[in-house]
Amino acid sequence: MAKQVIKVPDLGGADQVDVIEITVAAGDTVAEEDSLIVVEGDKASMDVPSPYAGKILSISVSEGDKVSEGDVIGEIETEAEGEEEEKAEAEPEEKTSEQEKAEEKPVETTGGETSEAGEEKEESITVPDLGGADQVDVIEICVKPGDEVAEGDSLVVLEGDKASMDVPSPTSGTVVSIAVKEGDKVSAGDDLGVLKVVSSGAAKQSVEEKPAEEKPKEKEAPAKEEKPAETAEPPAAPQKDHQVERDLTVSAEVYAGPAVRKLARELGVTLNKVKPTGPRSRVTKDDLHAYIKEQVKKSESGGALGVGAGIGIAKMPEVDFGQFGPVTAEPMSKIHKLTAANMARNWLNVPHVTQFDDADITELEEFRKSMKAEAEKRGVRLTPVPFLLKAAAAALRAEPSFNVSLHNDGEHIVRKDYVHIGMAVDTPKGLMVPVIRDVDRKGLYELAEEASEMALKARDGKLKPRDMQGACFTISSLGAIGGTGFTPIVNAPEVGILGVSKLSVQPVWNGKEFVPRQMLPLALSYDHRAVNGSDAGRFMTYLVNVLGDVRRLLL
Ligand code: CAO
Repeated sequence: MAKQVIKVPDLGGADQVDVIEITVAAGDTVAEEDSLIVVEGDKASMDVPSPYAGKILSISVSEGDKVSEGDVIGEIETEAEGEEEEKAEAEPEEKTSEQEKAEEKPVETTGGETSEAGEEKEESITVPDLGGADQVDVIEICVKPGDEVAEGDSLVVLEGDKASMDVPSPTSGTVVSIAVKEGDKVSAGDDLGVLKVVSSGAAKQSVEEKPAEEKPKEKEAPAKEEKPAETAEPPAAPQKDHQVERDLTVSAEVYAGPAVRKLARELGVTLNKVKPTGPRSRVTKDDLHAYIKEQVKKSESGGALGVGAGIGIAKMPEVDFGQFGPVTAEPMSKIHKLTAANMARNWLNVPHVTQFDDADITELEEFRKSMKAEAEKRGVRLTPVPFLLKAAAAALRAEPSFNVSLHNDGEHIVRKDYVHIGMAVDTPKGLMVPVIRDVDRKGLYELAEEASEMALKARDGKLKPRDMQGACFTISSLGAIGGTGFTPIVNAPEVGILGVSKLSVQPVWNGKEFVPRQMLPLALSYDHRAVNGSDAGRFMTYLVNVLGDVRRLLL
């Protein structure tokens, strides 16, 4: 047993690369070459394989860290007694200036006519050393003839069995031609195209100094044990073998080039959700853009009913109802579609709480019935609705926490100094909610008259858009229809809605005996982002008290 320190290997000159994935944890048993972490530089992502088989003792980097060659990744307990220590601890070999130059420029340029500083010349670009990999796919062409490129800009993306790598431009210049196309297979030394560069003395030297023997040649990646700790002889090829090999061993279930992966991360897209259309099911930038477009479209339309918009709710499955029996499909009315979209939006966006209580409206009903004849003489029907409107208006004044809207900026609450109340009306075309303005300033007859008028207009389809705007609160009364209770959906941006069900006579204990009382079931739904439970409790209690004794409305 021996404890070994694992360090970041040669990154081919790259420095401060991002740790994008930790693939093992302390306690894991790994085989030699198993991936430990994945790092990503500007041009490629790569696995860092374990140099030993053994048990991971610790991992000292985290996702998001930046690491360079020689940085400690962690510790591993190996079977062998220190025999491999050397390879882990070996100082990175000193690089000759040749090597450094070669590493800085992974793409070889050849055949360029040397010329004096400032002169234009054309240089061939060839596929760099691929660390022994052969016949890799050209999966993306990043430039076209005429494009200006800077040194390091991606020219093409290649992909081997397990990873992809960008081929960066060795120098700045203008692309004259590209000799490959997507889907081609290339090997080290193959022609990639021609670049027109403005030569300088330095550039000339750099090209000239690269002897022909240094051209990438196929060679087996040396086994780690064979890697000399120091070497006086510059290796035949830039010490890219390991780096490129590792580039080509990125463990990724989804095939995508580093540029695509980077873009996906920037956009917050999980790559395996994107439908790949590239060769070998590779995700391309176009696929990513198509995916984003589709998501934006979905979230903007949310489908006909606005369901699932942007919150990851799976779409309802399509069902062929005809297979179960005869059916007909009829178009939804405009109002129905609008209501459906609004209901779904409000249901999904507003955290609802519904509070229940029963108001004892025995006295109110006695009073209402006693006033019915007089009301009829005035041409109005005095139903419980005007009383509910008046009581809700008083409650909104008494508990102004309900007379608010949440500002879209998420930073403000809008407090309203007016009391307009919406009244849900059931019409043949669907649900409509006309708004009665300044309810707190109107008398019961006036409210009764206006409520009837609005309900009539709604049923006749004569409401104007303004008649349905500006409510602070809504009352939805199903009292004439039935039911003992329901939970209404808040009509945002309002923050509260009162659902009224059918009154019924109930035995109520008065301290001495049970007495029959006319009890009105109330359900108050509210937006819990704007209203606290205690505010809702006070609002409901106020409402119940006022409906229990309408004389309170005079106070
Ligand atoms: N309990 C018992 N009876 C009630 C009652 C209640 N809570 N509320 C009303 N009634 C009675 C009325 O008193 C009236 O009887 P009388 O003529 O004997 O007094 C009768 O029911 C019919 O009332 P109405 O429906 O004509 O008038 P209204 O003022 O009660 O309601 C309106 C008006 C527009 C609210 C109602 O017609 C309506 O459309 N309600 C449906 C609202 C709706 O669809 N809500 C659901 C929205 S979410 O899907």
